[in-house]
Order: sequence, then structure tokens, then C-alpha cells
Amino acid sequence: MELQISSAIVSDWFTKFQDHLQSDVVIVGGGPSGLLCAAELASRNVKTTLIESKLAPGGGMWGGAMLFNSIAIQESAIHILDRYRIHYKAKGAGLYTADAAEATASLIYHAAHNGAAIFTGICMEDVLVKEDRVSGVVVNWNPVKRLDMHVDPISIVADRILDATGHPCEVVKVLCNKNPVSLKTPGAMLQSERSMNAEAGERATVEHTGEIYPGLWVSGMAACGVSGSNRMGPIFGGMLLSGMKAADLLYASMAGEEPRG
Ligand code: 48F
Repeated sequence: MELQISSAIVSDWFTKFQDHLQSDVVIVGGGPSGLLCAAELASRNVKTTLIESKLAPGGGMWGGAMLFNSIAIQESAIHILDRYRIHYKAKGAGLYTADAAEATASLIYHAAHNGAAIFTGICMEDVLVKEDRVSGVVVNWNPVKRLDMHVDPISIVADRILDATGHPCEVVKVLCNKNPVSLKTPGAMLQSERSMNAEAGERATVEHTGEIYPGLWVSGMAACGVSGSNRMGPIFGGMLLSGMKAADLLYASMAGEEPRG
């Protein structure tokens, strides 16, 4: 019995990983924007891989604000809560709250259930750049990185990578640190996140969601940070709208291609 249990797990995981070494889209970071994008793309039959460095996807959504695990969402994103069957309560002035655990769990469930391959405990440490285009990500086990073990990574190939790593915007950072690139940002360079302004930040997150360098898209807080926009604090509508916009743009960029999914 023990042998069969081990064999089932090992063969299942390796088959999934092998199958996703080449994907249509690789999403780095399983916060709200990355998860929503994964759920939407997978539901459109796009072969989607999501890499999350922690054990549980969800990013900053679990914690709400200061560990108060309720999240605030504005009116313009309520249709997404309806779509994902997340309960919410009206709080006046166009604001709503939802239970952070229910909301986060629903996004994770839908991403996985719709067919995105989610790999946890794995982090992106570099990108593949070929002919001035990002064409994949270089990954390793997060514990390997944390223990500072000298172990080489492996690569996952995809024509489209989404940086959904939140505040650290790690994919864009590594691209800029290692390569002389010109980004589609103000000043053509990596900007840094500005202080909190909820309305401006929410607007900017959605506005700056898009392709920032050939083959590399940004969403959520990463879209905000790389464009030098304000953080928005504990309101999540912009993250959901950004994930939806990223999915729409990525999907549109594949027009005419045969999805692998
Ligand atoms: O930060 P995060 O939740 O990203 P987001 O979708 O949402 C931001 C909000 O949670 C909140 C906010 C708005 O209310 O300001 O912060 O933009 O999730 C990012 C995920 O990326 C993972 C990280 O563990 C987290 O779950 N991540 C970060 N770096 C890497 C990574 C990496 N190098 N490789 C893999 N995953």
C-alpha cells in the first residue's frame, strides 16, 4: 500500500510538471490578481501554469488588513465576486466587505478546478530572454533558495509570462537587473512604488496592467509598482479587475494561435 501511495503521488506530480514545462502562459505569483488571471485563462482553454513560492497560494488576500481577515471591495469589482460566488456585505459609500478566507479559497479553487496547473513551494529566480523577448522563467525550490543551497534551477518555456508577484515585482526586477532593457513604463525604466493613496492606486493598478516588455505582462501590485504608482492598501477590487484585464489581454494576444490546453 505504501509503495502505491508514493508511486501515485510521484507519478501524478511529475506528469503534471513535465506536461507544463512548456505552457501558453506562466503566471508568477498566486495572489488575487495572478489567481484570477489563472482561473480566467484556464476557463478559456489556455494552458496555464502558476508558480507560487509559498506553500499556499493567496498572497496578501488571506490577511485582509493588519490580520483582520475581511477584505474591502468597491462597487466596480462586485461582478467578479458574483462570478466567483463569493458572499459580500454592503458597507455604504460604494464599499463592500467579504470574508478573506472565502474569497481567497474561491480564487484558488477556481484556478485549479478550471485547469490551471499550480506549483507551490517553487520560486522564479530568473527569466529566459531570447531575441529581446522574455520566453520563459527559471525556477527552483523555495527551500533551496532559503537555505542558500548551491543548486542550479530549471526552466519553464512560455511565450507569455505574467509578473503577479505583488509589491516586489520580482520578474520585472530580475529582467532589469540582468539585461539592458527598455520597459513600456514612464521613463522606460523600472519605477518604484509610491506611498498609499487608495483611489489613485486602484486606478493605476488596472490602468498599468499589460505587456511591459515583449513576452512579459504585469498585473496587480506589480503593475502599480513598476509604473511608479501609489499603493492602495487593503482594498482588493483593483487586484481582481487587474487579473481580469491581464487574462483578457493575454488571451487577445494569442489570437490566431492554437491553445495548447
Ligand atoms: O502580493 P500578492 O497578493 O499580489 P497581488 O495579486 O495582490 C496584492 C494584494 O495582496 C495586496 C495589496 C492590495 O490590496 O496591496 O498586497 O498583486 O501575491 C503575490 C504572490 O507572489 C508570490 C508571493 O508569495 C505571493 O503569494 N511570489 C513573490 N515572489 C515570487 C512569488 C517568486 N519569485 N516566485 C514565485 N512566487
